[in-house]
This record gives sequence, structure tokens and C-alpha cells, in this order.
Amino acid sequence: MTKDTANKINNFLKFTSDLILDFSERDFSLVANSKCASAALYSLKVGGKRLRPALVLASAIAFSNEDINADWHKKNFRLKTQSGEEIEAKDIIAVASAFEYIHTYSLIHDDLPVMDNDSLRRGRLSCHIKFGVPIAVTAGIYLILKAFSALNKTELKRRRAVIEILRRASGIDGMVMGQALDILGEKRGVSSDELVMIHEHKTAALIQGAILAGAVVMDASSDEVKLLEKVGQSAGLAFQIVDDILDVESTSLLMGKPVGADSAKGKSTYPAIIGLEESKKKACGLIEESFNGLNKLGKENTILFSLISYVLKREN
Ligand code: GRG
Repeated sequence: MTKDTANKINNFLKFTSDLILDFSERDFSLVANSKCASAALYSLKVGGKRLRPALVLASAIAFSNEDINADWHKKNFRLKTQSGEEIEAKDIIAVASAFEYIHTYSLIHDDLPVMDNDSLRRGRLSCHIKFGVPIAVTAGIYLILKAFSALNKTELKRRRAVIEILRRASGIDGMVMGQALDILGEKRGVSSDELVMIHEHKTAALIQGAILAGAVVMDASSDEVKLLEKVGQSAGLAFQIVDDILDVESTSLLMGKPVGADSAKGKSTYPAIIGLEESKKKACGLIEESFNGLNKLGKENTILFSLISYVLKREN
């Protein structure tokens, strides 16, 4: 990756982070004195790469009727859908934020003592260590409800479709199912096919949903959505394989959470099942598949393409 591309990606992630933090500060302001909202905001604010909301924005930009070099890098940008309708920044930012709310809830609940029992997240104390388990549980539930109410408040023509994408990606057809399969498989160990199934649901579904939501807001056609489903699924699976690899190769300082935790807990991971080198090859192959899909869609010269390359190059 060139230095130029790396800078472009980092700037875009920072741009996304600023937008969603600004949105969530206002979104939570009415309940700012509630412990539950404070805990939710704490977990949102402590950091994170902001990949999912960045994918929503990047996909919306890729499928908009904009010149790809247009100056959308400002707070009140507007994007035109493929049918020429203008979409306001606030509505796209609401969609991006909803994905980050759901992702943050999943991290809060994943860290709980009854799940992974991790006390560090994003380089800071996990939500339940800082606020106690009952507040952390309610903060997670609060984030789920806020995500769907943020989508519901948008004036998007495709609002219902976007709500359905997030519901499918995060619920029993997606992330929740993946997490449940992961927990059930922990004790007995899983086959490589089962591991693909777990990763595709636990992690890839939300990443895929973020890419689909941005495109659907911009009126992507059903053929485009079909191709994008594969793009998102491959990128999402690659993301989790890289996560498994980083758990072996990275440091706790870089990751902002304990490393080596997967093998210590006897979790089934790609490196444990097929080895480190094969895992790296698998992740590269999946990103190639994603790129092929984007090429077919004529989206090779976009920030969406660059963000997908970041899945492979990320260091934390
Ligand atoms: C109770 C069955 C049940 C489900 C609840 C807790 C939960 C739902 C799901 C857990 C899903 C989960 C934690 C998946 C892991 C995905 C993953 C690799 C997260 C790390 O994402 P990053 O690296 O994190 O993007 P940052 O901090 O950068 O945002």
C-alpha cells in the first residue's frame, strides 16, 4: 500500500469518527445524566477504528451520482442517489452511526464475564469494569434500541430496506447467531466448515450489511446489491481471519485488548485449524475476490476499494 493510500484511509476513518461522535453526542444528549447512556457513550468514545461506519459512507459515495473526486470531505456534504434525489449528510451519518452503535454493543456484551471476560477494550477499561455488569448490560441494550431509532428518524426513501439490512446483519440471522454458534462450539471444537459459518455470521454479516446499507441508500440496483453481497461477505470473512492472525502476531498495546486470548481460551480460529501461513493466504484470496466484485461494479477507483484493502493491511 502506498503512503498516499494509507493517508487517504486514515483521513477517511478520522473523518468518519468525528461525524459519528458528533451525531451520538447529540443523539444521547436528552439522557446525558443517565448512567446507562454515559456508559454507552463511554464505550463509543474510547476509540475503535470505525471501519463499519466508514464502509457505510464509502459505499454511499461509491454508489452516488457524484464525481468521485468531489469535495464530500465536509460536514454538510450532500450526495445524489442514482436516480438524482439529494440525500442529506445527516441521514447517511445516522445510518453509519447505527452500525457503530450495534458494533459497540456487541463489544460491550462480548467482554462481559459470562462471555469473554475481558477487562480491556480499545485500550481502555471494558464497560463492565468501569460501570459494573448491570449497567454494561443495559448500555448494550440501549445501543441496540438507539441504532434502530436513529434509522427510523431518517427521511430516507429506502429507510425500511436499511432497517431490514441492519436487523438481518445483527440479529438471529447474523451476528447473534454467529456468537451463539461460537459459544456452543467453544467446548467441543469446530470443523473448518463450521468455523466459516461462525465467522460469516459473527463478524462478516455486519461488515457486509454496512456496505449494502450505503449502496441501498443510494438506490443501487438489485443486480448491484447481489454482487455487493459477495464483496461484503468476502471482506468480512477476511476481516475476522486477520483478527485471528493478529491475536497470534500482534501486541496488546497495538490491539488495545489482550492478545493470545483465543488460544488461551481454546477457541477455534483459522490459525489454530489451518495454520498461520494458510490463514494469511486465505485472507489475501478473499480480499482478491472482493476486489474482483468491485471491479465488475466499476468501483475500483473508490475509497470503498481502499478501505477493503485496509482489512488486510491493518495492524490492530
Ligand atoms: C448473547 C449469543 C449472544 C449474542 C450477543 C456479543 C454479541 C451478540 C456478539 C459478539 C460479536 C463479536 C464481538 C464479534 C467480533 C467481531 C470483531 C472481530 C470485533 C472487533 O472489531 P474491530 O477490530 O473493533 O473493528 P474496533 O474496536 O476497532 O471497532
